[in-house]
Amino acid sequence: MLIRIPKTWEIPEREATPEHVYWNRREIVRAAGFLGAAGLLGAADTAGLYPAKRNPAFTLDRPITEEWAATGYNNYYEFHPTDKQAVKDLVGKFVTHPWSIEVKGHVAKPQTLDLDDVLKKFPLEERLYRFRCVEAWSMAVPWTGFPMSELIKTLQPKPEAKYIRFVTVNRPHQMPGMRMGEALGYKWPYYEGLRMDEAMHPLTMIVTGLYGKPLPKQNGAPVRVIVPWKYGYKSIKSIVTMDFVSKVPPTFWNDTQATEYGFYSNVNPNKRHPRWSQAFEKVIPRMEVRRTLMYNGYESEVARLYDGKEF
Ligand SMILES: Nc1nc2c(c(=O)[nH]1)N[C@H]1C(S)=C(S)[C@@H](COP(=O)(O)O)O[C@H]1N2
Ligand SMILES: [Mo]
Repeated sequence: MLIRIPKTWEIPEREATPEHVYWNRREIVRAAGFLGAAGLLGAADTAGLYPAKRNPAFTLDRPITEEWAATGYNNYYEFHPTDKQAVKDLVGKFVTHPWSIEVKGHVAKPQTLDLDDVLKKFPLEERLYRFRCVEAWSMAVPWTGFPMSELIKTLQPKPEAKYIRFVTVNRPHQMPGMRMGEALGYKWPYYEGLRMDEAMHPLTMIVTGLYGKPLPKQNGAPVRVIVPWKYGYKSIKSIVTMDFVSKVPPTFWNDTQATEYGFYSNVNPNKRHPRWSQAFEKVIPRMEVRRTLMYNGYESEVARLYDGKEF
């Protein structure tokens, strides 16, 4: 850090209170109106959903990362843009139920999906995936969710839909890193995108759980994307928008630093980041060094999507 930035999450009460009261009241009114007891308490009714059955087709070449490590070392810049170990302690005010996803753009029926309904409709499964951050740390974890393709099929994209643009929820008063992020030049809310064939690929998941439980807030509760052959920043957290678009959508890291972060961002050990090698990775929490695999080890499944130039 070059400059000392005040702890902007410690905003004065007089500034914070009205918005907090507003949020709480709104969530409670919504919950009381449309949901049962679980909604009123702000908790999703996830009875029977977790743990989901593990899909044995997805095996690993390395041990599963300890839960405390994967849930205690996070990139979620809206909560803290610099300290990965602080994120888990800053998520307390984040309200993740009820939750809806707006589906818009080139689809047969633009609509607002309620996550509880989505969870009733698509059977959940657990998969072990490698996960590789562009900053050269990695982990291997059991995600719970379902293939994104299953959801997309029910939304009936039109032929003009060539990409999907995803957006994270925008709640500065529940996400105490957003103000510091703004000072660092970040343009919230976080946004990402996939080409339609990438979104439809059987490895691409809508994820709502981790380690056999609902997704912790620091890992992107209540619903995130997981694309295991791409650098971690493509796996956008806490999504509220799926926009079916015809042109390649702008993405948060590409807009922030285009010389370092492209649209495709496929894991490639042979292509250096301008500031470091991508040939190796450090596995959390002990940071043992491993060789990074082409497409993060998913080459035989995904190489066919590309002509070798998209990284
Ligand atoms: N909304 C949002 N999504 C995000 C990020 C973020 O800061 N905000 N960080 C990304 C990055 S850089 C990584 S490596 C992964 C980290 O996921 P994890 O904390 O579950 O390991 O989330 C990705 N999704
Ligand atoms: Mo990352």
